[in-house]
Amino acid sequence: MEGQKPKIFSGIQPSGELTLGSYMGALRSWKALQDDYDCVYCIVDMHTITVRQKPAELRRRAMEQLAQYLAIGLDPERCILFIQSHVPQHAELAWILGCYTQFGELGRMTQFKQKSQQHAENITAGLFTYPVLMAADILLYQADLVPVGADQKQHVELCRDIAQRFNGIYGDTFTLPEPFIPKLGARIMSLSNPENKMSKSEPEGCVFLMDRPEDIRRKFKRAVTDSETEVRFDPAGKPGVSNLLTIYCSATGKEIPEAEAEFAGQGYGAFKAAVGDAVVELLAPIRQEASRLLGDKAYLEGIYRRGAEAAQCQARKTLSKVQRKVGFLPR
Ligand code: ATP
Ligand code: LTN
Repeated sequence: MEGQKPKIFSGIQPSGELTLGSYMGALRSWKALQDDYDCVYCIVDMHTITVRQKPAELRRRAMEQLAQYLAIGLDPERCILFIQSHVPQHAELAWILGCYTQFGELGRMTQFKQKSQQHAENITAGLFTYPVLMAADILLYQADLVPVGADQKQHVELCRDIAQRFNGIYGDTFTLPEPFIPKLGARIMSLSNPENKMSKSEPEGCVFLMDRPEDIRRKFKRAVTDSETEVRFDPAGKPGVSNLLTIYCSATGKEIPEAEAEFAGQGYGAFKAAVGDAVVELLAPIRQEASRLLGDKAYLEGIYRRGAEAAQCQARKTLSKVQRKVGFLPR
């Protein structure tokens, strides 16, 4: 069976608490795809240190993130779950790929431009070459598909360009990956500022997977909308309401027109309460299961150790092929 299904790779940084945005944009697809693909899912801690971290917090968040991966329904019997820094081939391949990536290409990355503004006092080489490490993540596992939110599309496209360039020089080496972006929920906006993406590094306006039900309800009650009363999907004119409709439909499986009709003539109060309830229903079981799993550290350690071994097995194969192709002498 293994090796016959198409392959998936994706990762999330343990840079903060997982949000409803990362769930609807990425994690939900990860879960849905695990039946039909060979999936490798990673906690990308090496990416996280591109911005200064507190070591104890980084460790704690990596563990919590693994518990949340399991709690949303990723099955360690069906997919590989591991921590990036446990598989040294990521860093090794990243070095090589960096020598096939243009300075100009990296300078055009939207995320780099944003993050270097946010962290103007500490714009490191790691922040700049971040997409090269991401390309190494994906290409090591010969992934066909990369399930991510819309903001990561540009990075997956750069990865594809690097792979194509390498294949052009050395012959077929890497599978060319494609982003997998959900139709609904690819870009969940902040509840307090619906012009901006909900992002864990800006906790204001975020709903977190581990939020208590009462906090979730309160956050939706306070969500920024507009001065009208009509529940209508119009992202340009009514970004707050449209975001809430997207969240509601993504949580309940309903279609946008159906939801618009459901709340016709009801005003925003009832609508916001219903969105809060739908999200509580979605997240409460995840929070419960993640809390339970965090009580069993030995179990979680077992999962990530086993994951690293399985991942390394695949990563070694790709890396040695690449080393041979570029002309490194075998040991
Ligand atoms: P940071 O603030 O540290 O940049 P983030 O909250 O933006 O983090 P990431 O860790 O960058 O989240 O993203 C994890 C995954 O979830 C990625 O695939 C990303 O595209 C997706 N994602 C993140 N935020 C959203 C969002 N608001 N809507 C849809 N998808 C999202
Ligand atoms: N840059 C991604 C995280 C990430 C990733 C990956 C996603 C690192 N390596 C490989 C998909 C595949 C982000 O969410 N900010």
